[in-house]
Amino acid sequence: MLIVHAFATPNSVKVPIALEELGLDYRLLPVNIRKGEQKYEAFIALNANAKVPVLIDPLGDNGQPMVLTESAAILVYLAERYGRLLPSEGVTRARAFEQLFFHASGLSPAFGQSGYFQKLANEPNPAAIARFHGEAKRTLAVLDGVLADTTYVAGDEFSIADIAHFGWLWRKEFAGVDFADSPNVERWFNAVSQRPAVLRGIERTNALTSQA
Ligand SMILES: N[C@@H](CCC(=O)N[C@@H](CS)C(=O)NCC(=O)O)C(=O)O
Repeated sequence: MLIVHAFATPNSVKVPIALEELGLDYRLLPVNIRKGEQKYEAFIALNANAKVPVLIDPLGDNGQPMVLTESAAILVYLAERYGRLLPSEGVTRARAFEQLFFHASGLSPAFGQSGYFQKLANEPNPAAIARFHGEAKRTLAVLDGVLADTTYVAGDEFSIADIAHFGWLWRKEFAGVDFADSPNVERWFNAVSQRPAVLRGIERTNALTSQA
């Protein structure tokens, strides 16, 4: 059975949502990042970058265990291994990767740093807040422009690119942004939120806080 090391966080939730969408069985194991468990030696052995999520596919590497980090890489791996949630070729596949990379290099770090400097940093840093909160709002506006023309972020079909963006939009309050100026993102977010697999993935992810 697939194993996921995770916590109730925006990058973690993407993996259970994808696994639920794919209808797969998996064990979800808590790594309490509030207590610093991501820095434990046993966890660093799985992910030298000391961050959740981590996926273990017991037979993934030619019948041997495979350990995979980085939420976007995990989403691509799962989509390709199980043949769903990612168009197999052409323009629609390129659009899904375009959004996945925009998420991983743009929206996700902007949201993460915006939240960190506003909510977690030990001392105030107005320049960092201005920069990253500004980037969080700007990337959200870019996504709103994309969704003005499409049902899902990469076109007509729900894909791993939607799951990636959804993870951080699910925690938009942490980043200090809202949907007031993003009606298209709001419409998309509300639709994705109601998918049964998404609800199950969120429920299992939230339950990690009580298990840790
Ligand atoms: N690029 C990584 C980012 C992972 C990440 O930042 N995870 C956060 C939780 S959402 C974490 O583990 N934070 C703990 C820390 O930074 O010490 C991914 O997408 O998987």
